[in-house]
Amino acid sequence: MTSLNQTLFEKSSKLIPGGVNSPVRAFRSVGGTPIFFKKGLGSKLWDVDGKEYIDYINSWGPMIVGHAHPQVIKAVQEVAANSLSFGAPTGLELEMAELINKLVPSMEQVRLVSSGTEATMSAIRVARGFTGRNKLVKFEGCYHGHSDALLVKAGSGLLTFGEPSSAGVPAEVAAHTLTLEYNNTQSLKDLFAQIGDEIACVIIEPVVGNMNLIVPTQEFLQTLRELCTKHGAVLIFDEVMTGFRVALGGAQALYNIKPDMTTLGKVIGGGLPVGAFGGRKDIMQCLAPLGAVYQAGTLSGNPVAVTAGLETLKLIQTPDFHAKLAAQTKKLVDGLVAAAKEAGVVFSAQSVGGMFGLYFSEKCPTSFAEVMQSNKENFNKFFHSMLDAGIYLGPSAFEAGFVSAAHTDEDIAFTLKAAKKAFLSLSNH
Ligand code: KE4
Repeated sequence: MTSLNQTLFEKSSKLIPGGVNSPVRAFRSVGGTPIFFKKGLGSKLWDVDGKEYIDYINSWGPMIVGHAHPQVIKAVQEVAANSLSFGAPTGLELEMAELINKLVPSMEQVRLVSSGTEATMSAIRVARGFTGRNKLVKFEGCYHGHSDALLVKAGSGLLTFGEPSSAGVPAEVAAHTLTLEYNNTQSLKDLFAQIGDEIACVIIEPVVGNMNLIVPTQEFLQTLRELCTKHGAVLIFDEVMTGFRVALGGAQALYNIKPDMTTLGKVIGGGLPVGAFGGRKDIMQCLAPLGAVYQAGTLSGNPVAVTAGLETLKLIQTPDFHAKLAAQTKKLVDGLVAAAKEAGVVFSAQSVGGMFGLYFSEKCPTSFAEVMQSNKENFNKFFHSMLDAGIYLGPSAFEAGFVSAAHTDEDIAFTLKAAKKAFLSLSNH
């Protein structure tokens, strides 16, 4: 009998390209049919056919307090009853700005938007307006949303023009974007030595979650900070994923580095569409309506979305929230490493706060090139064994995973039991 999931996917595919809206890469990398869900509660999800899963995607990060948290749902329902949108300011936005400023003090001023893509795109525009320069530097394997200037792959040499990584992006737009290798301090120094004074901004995931989990070296981030300061380039930390997740104050608190600007998303909306960008007051003052850099949004600062974020941010400020989240995530990672070892499978894993990376390679990679060498076939087999057992991991070897405060010891134990079987089936082939 055809499952409801299969029927929905086939019908969706006729109307929606690839049958999906989020995530667009769907199950292309691992094969099979994307799962259609109908319910989530705490650490669990249920698909349209009633199958239960432990969720390690967390809607790509936002659901840090678990699905359908009663405090978040109640607040959203109450605010929604007073109208869904005004297109005009509310006190909730002030509350959010105050909270962001308290938790991430480098964000002296902040503007709310509706997605991570908008946040990074707008931050770059402000940085360019502020410096009067065009060149943008990013790192191979980091993802900052889908605006044109960021869909760029590295050219062959340090100073060659970036090339579009997507059809539809004009070469002229990509040409302003330079791509360097993550964690490669020397290439940073070389680039700044050559064209440092032409660089408007450098955007970076301070802990990367978009090529699997990649951890920065302190020296790399420190050097980046020093070079940007020396050459007057704006340093943008894209904390859309790491914000409020790797630590209450984000990666900038964890590594003690103060960026000029920060972008936020995911957790800040608690599952509804909110993004934010902000930073030094002198830079943010360039923004409309005060300054010459234009940016706007019909639903920016939407009261219902901001409420979901505010309630989530209240919950994550409870004492030891992040220590417990990090410990639970580490328990999962250590258990997986032990299970793989027992089964004789080449595997490594690590975590930062509530984010984790699983790699079918001897040691945890430190760059895009190293990640690409991991055993993708083994990941895909492991992914499907786990999915069959009711464990929902990111459907790609190049995504970080997420644990929420709702993941219990039983959830971790259940996951590790499934993983033992999955690793054993890999080693038996
Ligand atoms: P959104 O526009 O998807 O809200 O945010 C873009 C973005 C910006 N910066 C970072 C560091 C991000 O991780 C993201 C989005 N993350 C992906 C996770 N791989 C969202 C899911 C997807 O579409 O792939």
